[in-house]
Order: sequence, then C-alpha cells, then structure tokens
Amino acid sequence: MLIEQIHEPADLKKLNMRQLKQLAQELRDEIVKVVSNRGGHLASNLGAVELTIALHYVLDLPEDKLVMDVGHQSYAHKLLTGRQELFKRLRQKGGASGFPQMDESEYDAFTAGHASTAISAALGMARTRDIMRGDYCVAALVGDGALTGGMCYEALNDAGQNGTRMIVVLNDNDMSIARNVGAMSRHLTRLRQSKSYIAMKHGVRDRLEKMPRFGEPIYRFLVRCRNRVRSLFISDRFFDALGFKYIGPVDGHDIKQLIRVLRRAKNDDKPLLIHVVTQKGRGYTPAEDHPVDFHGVAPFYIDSGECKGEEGVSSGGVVARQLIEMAESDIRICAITAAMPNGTGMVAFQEAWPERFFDVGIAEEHAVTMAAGMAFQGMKPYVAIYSTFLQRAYDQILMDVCRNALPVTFLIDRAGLVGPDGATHQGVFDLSYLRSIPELIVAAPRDIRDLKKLVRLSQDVNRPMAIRYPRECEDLGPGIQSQRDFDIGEWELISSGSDVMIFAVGRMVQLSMQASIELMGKGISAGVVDARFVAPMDKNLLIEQASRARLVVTAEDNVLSGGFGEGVLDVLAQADIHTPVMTLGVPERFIEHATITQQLEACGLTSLGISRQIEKRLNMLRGNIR
Ligand SMILES: Cc1ncc(C[n+]2csc(CCOP(=O)(O)OP(=O)(O)O)c2C)c(N)n1
Repeated sequence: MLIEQIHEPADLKKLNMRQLKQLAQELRDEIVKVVSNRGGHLASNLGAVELTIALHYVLDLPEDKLVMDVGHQSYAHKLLTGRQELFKRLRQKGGASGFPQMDESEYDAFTAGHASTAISAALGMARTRDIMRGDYCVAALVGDGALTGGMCYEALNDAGQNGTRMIVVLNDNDMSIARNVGAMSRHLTRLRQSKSYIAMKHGVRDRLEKMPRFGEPIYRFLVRCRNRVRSLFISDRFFDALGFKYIGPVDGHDIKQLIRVLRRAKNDDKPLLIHVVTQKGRGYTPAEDHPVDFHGVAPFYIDSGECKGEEGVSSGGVVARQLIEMAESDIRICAITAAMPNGTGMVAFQEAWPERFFDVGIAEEHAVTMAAGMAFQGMKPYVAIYSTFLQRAYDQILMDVCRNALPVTFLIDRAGLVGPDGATHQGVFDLSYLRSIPELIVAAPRDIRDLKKLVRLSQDVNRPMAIRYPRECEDLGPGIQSQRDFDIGEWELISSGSDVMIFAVGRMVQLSMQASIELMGKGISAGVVDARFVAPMDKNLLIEQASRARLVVTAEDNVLSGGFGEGVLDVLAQADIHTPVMTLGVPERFIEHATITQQLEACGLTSLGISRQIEKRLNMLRGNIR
C-alpha cells in the first residue's frame, strides 16, 4: 500500500504519475472505510482527493500555506500529513477532528468550520509574508458553495486592489450542501460549460481512450493545444475586474493537469484564481448518486450505502411540518435558510410552498436583514439557521430586526452541544448572545410537543422571537410532557422540592428531572421548573420558588458566561433574594469533538453530574451552617 509510505508531503513527491493515481484510489478507500464506521463528511472529501494530491505535490507544506475553507475537503490532506492513525478515530474523542485544526497539525494552516473565511485568512498570511520579506506561497482552497458567502468577496476585493501574490483554488463541484444557489453559481456553470472543456472532458476523452495505442497520445496532444488556446484567450471578466487572473476550468480529477496548472500558478506573482471542476462523491457510487445525502453521514454499510443506526426525530422536520400547516391559512408565512435546506428540515417547506421559500446561500447576515425587510412589508418570516452559524448575523439580529421590533422568528437548530462536529459547531453561545438583546423573546422547548407549541405561538407574536432546539427532540412520555398551552414568558413548575429548586432550559429539563429522582434516593428533595423562556423570564415563579428553597440551581447547555444562569442571578439579586445559587452550564472553553453524552459529562451536565454537584453543594452549605 502506497498510503502507508506517506508520512509527510515530501514522501508523496517521490511518486510517479501512475503511483499518484493509485494513491488517489487508496485515499478514497480509506476515507470511505473510516467514514462508514465513524460518520463524517463524505461526498465533498471524495471529490477533492486528486486536487489535494496535486496541491501537496506542488506546494512545499508546511512552509507554503494551504488554507482550507470549511474543511469538508480536509480528509485526504489529513491522511497525507502523518495522521493516519488519528484519522481512524475521526470525530471521536481524542481522534482527528473533522475539520482542519491548527493545534492538531502544523500542516493545518488555519482552523476552519464556518464557511467563506479562507481567502481572508490567506490574504492575511500573504500580507504578513510580504511585510516580513518571506517567500512562501499562500493558497486558499474554497468551494463554490463558500463563494456564496459575502466574506469571500470582501477578501477578493481587498486582495485584488493591491495585487497581493496568492492563489485561490476554487473547488467547484456545483454543490453547496444542497444544490448551489445564486447568480455566481450560474456564472460558474457557464464557465464550466465552456465548449472546449466539456468536449475535451467527456466525449473526446471517452472515445480516444477506447482507441488502442494512439488514443492516449492524441488526447494528451489535444489537451496541450486546448490549454494553450485557453491560457491565451479564456479569461473571466468578473474575476479579472476584481484583480484576479482567472485560470480554468481545470478537470479536478486529472492529477497531471492539476500539477501543471498549479506549478505555473506557484511561480506567478499576481493574485490568481484557478477554477477547478470536481465531482462531489467521486468514486463511491451511492455518494455520486446522492451527494446531498452523503454530504454528512452517520455510520453506514459500504455495500448498500444504508445508514447503520436509527435516526431520532429531527426537530427541523417537526418545525417544518408545523410551518407548512400554518402557511396554509396564512400567506404571510415564509421560510428562509442560509444554504441549509436539508439540515434545518426546511426542504419540506420548500416542497410545499416553493414560492415562499428562500435559500439565500451561505449568507446568514443577508438572510436576517432580508427577513427584516420582508417583515416590515407585512410578511412573517421564519429564519432557520444553525445556532453556530447564526453567530455571523449578530449585528443584523440586533440592529435590523430587534432595533425595529420586527416580527421575524429565528428557528435555531443544533443548539447546545452537538457532538462529533466539535468546537466550531457547538451551539452553546446563543442564549448569551441573544438574551441581552432588547425586544427579543428567547425560548427553548423541552420536547417535541413544546417545540410545536412554540412555533404555533410565534404566529401571533408581533415581535422578534428566537426558538432554539437541538438536532433531535425527544417525545417525552405522559407525566413528563407539558399538559397545557402557555403564554410568552410563562415557565412551568414540574415538581416541587423543599431542599433544591432546579431551573432548567430545553434539553436540560429532562436531565434535571432524572437528577431530581436520583437525589430523592439520597433523601434530597429537589423540584424542577421548565424555564422555557430565557427572555423574558417568569420572574414571579422564579422569585416565589427560589425564596422557598435552600439552594437554587440553574441548568443550561449554553456557556455560563452571559447565559440563563446569570440572568437568574440578576433577577434574584434585584429582588433581594439571598438563596444560594449554583449555575450549571458549559464552561468557558471550546468543547472538542466527542459524543454528545461525553461532552455533557465533561461539562457536568448529565443527570448524574447534576445530582452529584447538587449533593456536594448541599453538603458544603450544611457544613457552613454548622
Ligand atoms: C457560515 C456557515 N454557514 C453554513 C455552513 C454549513 N455548510 C458547511 S459546508 C457547506 C457547503 C459548502 O459548499 P462548498 O463550499 O461548495 O464546499 P463543498 O463541501 O462542496 O466542497 C455549508 C453550507 C458553514 N459551514 N458555515
């Protein structure tokens, strides 16, 4: 196996073209094998194998800098940079991260996870190189999906004006996670469909390859002619206007051609954009046929492509179904997503109400301000975005929606700890960044029923509202689920306790209820309140229950700083309630990839973690009293 001989990029440079092709196959096999066991991002990674080999062949890593956007194309890169053992435990605790991570390897020039950052980071590195009189090459590897994000244009605009020497490699597979959207995507399609590229790639090559002996040399000759002609005549006005020399389109699965183009680019001293065309899912038929389903996958059977485990109930699916129903009788209802129609479940809304659905690309800021515009003109927009990506749109939520008290509803998926995607994807900051915004209602349901109720409730709310929920929502059984409807700001006393009152948010409610049962076994009476509204708070219930307890506990899957617990402390301080308060939540550090349960454990947020901490604190309090 060639792959076993590659410990660093220098090893790869010793291989000939036939071996490089074999290496591509081995990398694909390994990626499919590991992802089939561990889950991960498959289709994008399979598409970028040859491109990665060519980049490693031409660049001198780690002196040269390869900055990857998002990182869904980083698996081959990881396998080529001494991380084959680590990769076997991809996305597991202590194993390789699913994304480039600077503290994982010196070959990861920049930590990624959120889209459209690579060109900016690369430009920063290139500028530093020039100031420090360095001579290394800086390349940004960016997908066509990422190119729907505004930051890319800010960076191109900036780099182009100064003519900073850098390479942008545009990995165009015609897909974001779902089908790519927008005018730029259309433009790239036109470039891809330039006659010479298509003819060369499909028809001519296929036919020539079937000709014994002469086919391959004739094909190579034609490629040479085509490339000469193209380098003389094909340019792209858009990238040219931004100050970037456009090269392409280049077949992203032809290692030889890629190496040739990259070598030329490396020796250029201008900003260059190389347009590389790849196929998402390349080499694994189920992923080629269903690139959206195989973008990110749970463990699956390689033979059939079928998922190994059972999926839980998707919160996004529940929300979408509720919205579809509401949209039937309410023409104001529309849904907006930022390149995540599938992940947020909104694809169902898209199918039901295509004219009232908008996928704006990876453009969270734009999504939010556009929603403000629609709300101002009488629509009732629902903006479905993952918690971690909504961070991008903080200013737009604050200034464009809430400052104007517009009735936009944020459907915040993947809230709380997210598991194997790790630190870049944790949804643990939203309560902190939203709670302080005036006018904004912030809610977190404890189960599916309450999620539906909240979505229904939002329909008649004439102000901004945010509903945050994890990827999968529990359907809590009788006795645990809430029995009645509620109003904005209304909490629910689930059980009373004479020693402790736990005020819990969202997913923490059920865990707190389990903790209270565990505590009961130890003779501690702990009650639980479902604090489903983080803003506004149910101050009456809080003060009433807190003043009776010996210890108040808050539980949230959000960072402690600025979170729900601090809000509770604030209310109690202002009301002059002196009951001791213990706040449980995510500590102020980045929580790396592991299972959700392991992450909850690490934060002391499992039922056992909660009950133990309560017991310990009560013991301390008793000691103090004595
Ligand atoms: C700010 C932000 N919004 C949304 C996402 C979710 N997301 C991850 S990958 C992706 C599509 C990226 O497509 P592309 O750049 O073409 O890369 P590919 O995976 O096709 O190689 C999206 C929308 C993200 N990572 N960051």
